[in-house]
Amino acid sequence: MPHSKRPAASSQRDAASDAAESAAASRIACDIFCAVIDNFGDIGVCWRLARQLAHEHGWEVRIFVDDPHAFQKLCPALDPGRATQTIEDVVIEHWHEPDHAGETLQIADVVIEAFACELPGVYVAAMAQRERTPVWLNLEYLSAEDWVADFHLRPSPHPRYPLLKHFFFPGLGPGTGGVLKERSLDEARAAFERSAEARAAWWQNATGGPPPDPQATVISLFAYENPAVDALLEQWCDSPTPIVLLVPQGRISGAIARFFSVASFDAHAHAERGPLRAHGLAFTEQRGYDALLWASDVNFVRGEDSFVRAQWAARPFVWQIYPQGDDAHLPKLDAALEHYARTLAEAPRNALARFWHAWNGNDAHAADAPNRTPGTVDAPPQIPPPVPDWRDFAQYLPEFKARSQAWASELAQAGDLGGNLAEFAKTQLK
Ligand code: TRH
Repeated sequence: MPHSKRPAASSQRDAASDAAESAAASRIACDIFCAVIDNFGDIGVCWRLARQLAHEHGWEVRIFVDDPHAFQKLCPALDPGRATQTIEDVVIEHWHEPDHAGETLQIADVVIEAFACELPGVYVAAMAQRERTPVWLNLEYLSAEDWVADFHLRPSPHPRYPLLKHFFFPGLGPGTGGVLKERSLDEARAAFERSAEARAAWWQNATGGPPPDPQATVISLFAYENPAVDALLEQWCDSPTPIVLLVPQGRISGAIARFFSVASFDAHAHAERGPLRAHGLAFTEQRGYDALLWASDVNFVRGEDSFVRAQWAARPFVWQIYPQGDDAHLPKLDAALEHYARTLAEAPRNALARFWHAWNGNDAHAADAPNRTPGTVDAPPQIPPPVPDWRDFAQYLPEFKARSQAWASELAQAGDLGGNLAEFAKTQLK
């Protein structure tokens, strides 16, 4: 049982149980602390990492999470009312108050504080007392910016205790911590793409109907509220070819409902206008989200974890970055574009940047859009939100598709974050 490391109860020991016990005793124990700021990305990343460390590296993993309700959305097996439970070999503790650190204080070999959340004071004090000092990592948010490689794995001594914390930075390039990627992911995607039955079953389950006509462009839309969505929906209604829109229920659902003049647009909703047919999808268990990306031709994603999954799906995607004050997110958006669009020719690269920026409410790249009427760029006193130009973007879908496939291979070279983290921790535990 994770974190117990108790001797076996039976007195009739055989070689196999001795071996199993010594393997269990040598397993690395890892605690991950996760404070949910909002939405699903914080716990989404922690849950994915926890399962990888448990299943791919054989670690004994425990997650402390302060918002079990957010967690339950992507892990329906979780009972939010329970203080402790084990799911998929990961122990999950409800971190019900900042100083709570489990019923009995057990300090792990590797301690991960996710996204600079503050560890319980008693836990940190006990870390300093531990015979073998734990490896302490602060898992940072993902950024594609260049400085990340310089700061990745930098140590920071604790001001009061003889403890060292290392900053672990995810990133899209060499020298960073990389991004999470399960060992089985490529094969799972290939199997879905190979199997007409698997795809038909997915469409039946998600939309209640068969896969759409191959002529249709299938678009998944996972997004925050976005003033640009109406203009985009209008453009899809004018599309010369069919558009199938798949909308997991969430923050954008209200806007879709208003557009189609219906009360709500949750799971099982359907609406049609001209060539646009939209389906509301249930928010699925986390693994199920990948299949939505694989079933689509273009994926609108947001935040951090879905942004990464869209890259592994190797299809064109549009990123709605998590907005920060003072537009601090815009350099991050550009840094991601620099990687993803690196080898595209100038025209598709510019169209991609225009579309991503417009979808993120930033007009800076829209001024050179081909269909822009001169004189409308600065229209005081009220500047309307920039309009993402679907036709301008969609004309390059074949180029974006080829680039997305190449980019997924390039990204894999930075290594899987789980594997990189496990390797680093092991070097520190020696
Ligand atoms: O939900 P997000 O916007 O999350 C975050 C948080 O806002 C966080 O505070 C912020 O710092 C971070 O973004 C950058 O987007 P994200 O990161 O894509 O997380 C969504 C998770 O939800 C992801 O793990 C995939 C999962 N998911 C499902 O499990 N089922 C679904 O049906 C869908 C649509 C998503």
